[in-house]
Amino acid sequence: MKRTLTVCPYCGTGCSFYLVSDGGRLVGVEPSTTHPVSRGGLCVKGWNAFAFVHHSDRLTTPLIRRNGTLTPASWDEAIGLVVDRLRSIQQRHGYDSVMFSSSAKATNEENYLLMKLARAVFATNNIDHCARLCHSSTVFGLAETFGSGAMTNSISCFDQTDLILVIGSNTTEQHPLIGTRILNAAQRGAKLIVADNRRIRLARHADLHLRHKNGSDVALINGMMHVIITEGLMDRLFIEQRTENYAALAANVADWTPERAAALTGLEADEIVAAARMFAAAGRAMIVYSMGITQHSHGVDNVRCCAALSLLTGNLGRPGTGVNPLRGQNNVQGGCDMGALPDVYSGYQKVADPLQRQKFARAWGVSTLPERAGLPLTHAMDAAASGLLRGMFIMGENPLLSDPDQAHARHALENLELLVVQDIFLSETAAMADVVLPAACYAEKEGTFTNTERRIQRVRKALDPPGEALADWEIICALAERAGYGGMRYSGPSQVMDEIASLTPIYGGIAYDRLDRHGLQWPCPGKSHSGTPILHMESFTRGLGRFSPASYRPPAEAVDDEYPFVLTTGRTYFHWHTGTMTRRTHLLDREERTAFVEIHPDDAGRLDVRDRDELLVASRRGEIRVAARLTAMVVPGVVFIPFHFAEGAANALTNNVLDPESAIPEFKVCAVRIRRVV
Ligand SMILES: Nc1nc2c(c(=O)[nH]1)N[C@H]1C(S)=C(S)[C@@H](COP(=O)(O)OP(=O)(O)OC[C@H]3O[C@@H](n4cnc5c(=O)[nH]c(N)nc54)[C@H](O)[C@@H]3O)O[C@H]1N2
Ligand SMILES: Nc1nc2c(c(=O)[nH]1)N[C@H]1C(S)=C(S)[C@@H](COP(=O)(O)OP(=O)(O)OC[C@H]3O[C@@H](n4cnc5c(=O)[nH]c(N)nc54)[C@H](O)[C@@H]3O)O[C@H]1N2
Ligand code: SF4
Ligand SMILES: [Mo]
Repeated sequence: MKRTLTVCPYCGTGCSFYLVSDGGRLVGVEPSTTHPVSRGGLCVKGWNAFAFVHHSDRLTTPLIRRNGTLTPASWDEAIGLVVDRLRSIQQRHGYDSVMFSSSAKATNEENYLLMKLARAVFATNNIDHCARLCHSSTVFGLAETFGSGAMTNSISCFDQTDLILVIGSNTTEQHPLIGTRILNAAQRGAKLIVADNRRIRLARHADLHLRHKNGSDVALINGMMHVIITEGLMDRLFIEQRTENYAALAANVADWTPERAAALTGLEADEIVAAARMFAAAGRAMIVYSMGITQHSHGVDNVRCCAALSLLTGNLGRPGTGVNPLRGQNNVQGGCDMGALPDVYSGYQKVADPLQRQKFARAWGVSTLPERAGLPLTHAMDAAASGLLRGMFIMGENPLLSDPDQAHARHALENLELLVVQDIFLSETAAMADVVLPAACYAEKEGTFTNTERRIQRVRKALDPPGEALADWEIICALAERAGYGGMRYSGPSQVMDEIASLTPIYGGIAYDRLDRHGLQWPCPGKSHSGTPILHMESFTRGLGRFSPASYRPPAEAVDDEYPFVLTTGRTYFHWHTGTMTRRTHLLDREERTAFVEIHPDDAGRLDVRDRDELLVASRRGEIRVAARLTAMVVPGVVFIPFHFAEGAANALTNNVLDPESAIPEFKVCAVRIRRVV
């Protein structure tokens, strides 16, 4: 038996375990008992993270569509075809007619290389990844207020805090090992406020559960800040010494009385007052948020409000405090850090800055780099639908199921002249592709992932990939070579990290031999720097913390007589996104077999619906059939559907309206009607 220490490929918590293998086959996992995050624990997905690796559906050879059918091909032919056709599209339609979609499931090194390929070899800034659908509003909002768009504190801070406000995060299901920390904190006496209208598990342990309307968080937090200011509960010294623009914030919330906030949120004024007082009274308070905050057409405003509440009460730069967006995918933090974004290189260094362009051009050995910011993923789908974008290279994403408004996404992908998908399975998107490239999975390659608390950790190879599959980084380097670019010859991922470190100040001190224990948290600017568990201790990354006032805007689509229910979408404990891995894991799949809709028993009664009845759920964009799940988890008038299931795809219904600043879609609110299928 061989034991290989690695990092969980599912969520951004970044738990660590040993892959146990026997004669080239994985037989199980064994948690790392010394790991600072997982401390010997794992959730059910982590325990089963070896199971999909040997599934017979793994892609083992490149595929090229011939006469309408995907047929096996050699690497040489597939790589040649991809490069020739991307080049040909660019010759006819310009450099920006192709788009690269990177992957938060892939390593830092792979994300860095794909962005280098897009920029240095294909001369376009059209590169983005699923962070667009996830925390793009965080990256924008926290960069504006603090200067850095990442979780400010560390997971260990939950052990030191006096109060946790969990707003729009189903932590025990979606970041289970962080959820456990929160439950432990509550048990030892820390106060817990949950602001989420679903009765999530944390809500049962909360001192206060606020079941406000979906999309009303700006009203809620503005109301809380109004109470804090009028009652004089703010941290005056902190505001004076560490912040700017306080007067504008105070003016903005002056008329946000609890009564006004109550009217818009559907809460009692007393609940808002109680939440405000409790939050302000805590010596150390943490805000934890996730998709309930970010995935709105006003996602950035939600983030501004969270940041302002923490600034107002002086809850930044100390242990047990902070604004803590929980990053979703195992390496979505890293995907952003590596510059798989349309406007920045690695380390958030701006493409618009001529000095940065010069620095990267020199290091990469090219004369110029494209200047104009690229397309965000969500705009790229619109551009594909309208014919402006002609070619798309997708590494490790499944937009046919994960993008909003499936009919729109399908049309966009069909409209492309060239679709290339590099995946470990033939996902729904890969099945539409012209070329499919088989990738090695996390267990079959070396690299690093960066977790939600900015911890860069090593992923290690436990076995060889199946068939002819290659690691993503090897495929990217082969594409670069074929395109005639000589600047991507590496002995391995460790050498790629050395290049990243040399160009990226926040990763400046990162090298594989320094990550052996349990990684390092960025910023880590030098080889003798021991990493940064807490950001903004002495000053903010941007100097002073900036209050950014936000005014309330309702969700884009309101309920009416025709579409009387609010649909909110999200996840379950057992499944991962589009299900490519978890639906191929027996122990997970048997727990949650197919699509369902959570509906309140009162609503069900009115519609004459019983548990497990088949329902037709329709929005202005599409309809699906799913099983009814009667539960008081949801409030009357709101239904919840997870987006894991192709046969009842939540995204057939969702609204492709975007936040104007971050281009994140409004996955969390749209209007639907429901009837029983007879
Ligand atoms: N098991 C599992 N774990 C996962 C994932 C998975 O697919 N499966 N995905 C990972 C990824 S990429 C991500 S981004 C995270 C997401 O993690 P979460 O954000 O925790 O998960 P969601 O289910 O999308 O939504 C969380 C909560 O937001 C609430 N909500 C909806 N609308 C609103 C609103 O307007 N205001 C407020 N305050 N709350 C609202 C919902 O009721 C829901 O309970 O999970 C990660 N972890
Ligand atoms: N309705 C609704 N839609 C949503 C959301 C929501 O809350 N509601 N949430 C959004 C959010 S937050 C996110 S993050 C997105 C996620 O959207 P996606 O990223 O599109 O979803 P995944 O299923 O995680 O897709 C990852 C793909 O990578 C493949 N893969 C795994 N490992 C590797 C590897 O090592 N290499 C390669 N090349 N491929 C690999 C998997 O097989 C899979 O096909 O969904 C978004 N969509
Ligand atoms: S909490 Fe997240 S990282 Fe930890 S085992 Fe579960 S899925 Fe993996
Ligand atoms: Mo996400």
